[in-house]
This record gives sequence, structure tokens and C-alpha cells, in this order.
Amino acid sequence: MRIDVVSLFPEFIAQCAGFGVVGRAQERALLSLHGWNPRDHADGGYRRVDDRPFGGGPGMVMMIDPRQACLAAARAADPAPVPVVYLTPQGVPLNQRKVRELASRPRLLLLCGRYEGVDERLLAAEVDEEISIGDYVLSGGELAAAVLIDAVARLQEGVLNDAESAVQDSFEGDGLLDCPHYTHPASHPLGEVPGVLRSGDHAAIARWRRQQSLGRTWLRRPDLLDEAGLSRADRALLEAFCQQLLSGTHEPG
Ligand code: 6GU
Repeated sequence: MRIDVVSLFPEFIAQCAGFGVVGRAQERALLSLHGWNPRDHADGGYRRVDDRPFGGGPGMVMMIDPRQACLAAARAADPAPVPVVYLTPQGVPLNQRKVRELASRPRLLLLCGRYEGVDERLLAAEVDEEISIGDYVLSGGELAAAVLIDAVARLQEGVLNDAESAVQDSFEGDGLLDCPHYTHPASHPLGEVPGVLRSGDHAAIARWRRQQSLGRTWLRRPDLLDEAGLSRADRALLEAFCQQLLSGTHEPG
């Protein structure tokens, strides 16, 4: 997958994407990242990329031309058509379903805003979709772009070493939260590993994990349960989880 990013701080994105799973995706040539800096396409000695807002008020607004030139250069760098995604708190909230959809595309072109905003005419003419990473304000779209790049890179075929690990994640598959995990030692001053995980009974372990996923989702993110489409068996597991919780016999998690 190829991702182009238009940003005043392309080095920041490159740094963020240089480590861990995303770094490995680039090393394996499963992801190629390209930064485009509007300042390189700005005129005049000051290489101006922003200006005061019409109508007055505080802050600066990103000018059309330097960004339009970046978008054109990024498009011309590869023949595959590419949707322009503008990262803004006013966009559609990002979730794993959207991440999967974006990850399936051959190319993405991300546009990062800064300061008070980007001239609306550029957005109207060039942007295909607007995405937010949550209901809070960041000083710019760069961190959001780095988040999006991480989320889509790890879904590229061949990036994760154990293909299972993406399937088990929270939000993958049926959209439930992940179950708790434990490793050695089985006994520790902070507590014991739940006995079922040491039983060797794979069916019981799978049932326990499913129940923990259901229970956690119910406790922490009940909104996700509405969309999960629970089976009868799931409902029975969740009911038992609630019973155990009420009687104080549930295992920690
Ligand atoms: Cl995409 N950009 C900015 N500046 N702030 C945000 C955001 C994006 N998503 C949440 N907050």
C-alpha cells in the first residue's frame, strides 16, 4: 500500500512510522510512505503557507495554492487513483470498520490541517472524505495521520507475524473488546492466573475468553454490544458473567 501525506511536518510522520510494526511494514515494502510539504510549493522569500482569515478573528488559515500543488504532485507520483482524506476533528469518527476499508485500498492521500484550518475552497474541491480520531482537539492532523497509518499498516497482508493476532484484537471480527491475557508466573504476589487457562481444556478456555470479551464489553462499552449480534450461547455466557459479578465470584478482569 502507498500512503502520501501532505503536512508541514512530514518528518514527524516519518519518525512515527519508523518504529515497530509500521517500521517493519515499510522494511518489507508492504507500505510505502511519502511526505509532501506545502512549504516546498510556496512562493516568495517567506514561503508563506498561511494567511489571516477574511472576516477577521484570531489565528491563520492555510492557503489554497501550496496544498493544491502538493496534492497534484502526490497524485502525479503514482498512476493509481487516490481518495483524499482530510484529518480534522469535524470528520467522521474513525473506527475499526473504517480502518479495514481504508486498509483495503491500494493508495491513500492524507491531508493534515494546522492552526485554525484550511481554506474551505480547497476542501470543497479536493477532499473526498474527512476523518477524526476522537472528540478532542489536537494542534494538527499529523498525530491523527500517524494513528491512521499505524491502524491500516498492521492490517496489510504479511505485516503481522502471527496472522491470528489481528483477528483476536478488540473490535476485530464481531466488534467486542478483547479478553484479559496472562503469562508466567502462574502465581504472583499480584494474583493467580485464572485456573481455566491452565486446565488444558481448549473448549473451556475458548468459552471463558468469549465470556470475558462479552462481559468486558458489557461493562465498559455497552454501545458495542448493540451491533455485535449476539447468539443465544453468547447471551447465556453474558448472563452467567453478570450472575458471577453479582455474587462476587467472578475472576478478575
Ligand atoms: Cl484528525 N485533527 C485534529 N487537529 N484534531 C483532532 C483530530 C484530527 N481528531 C481528533 N482531534
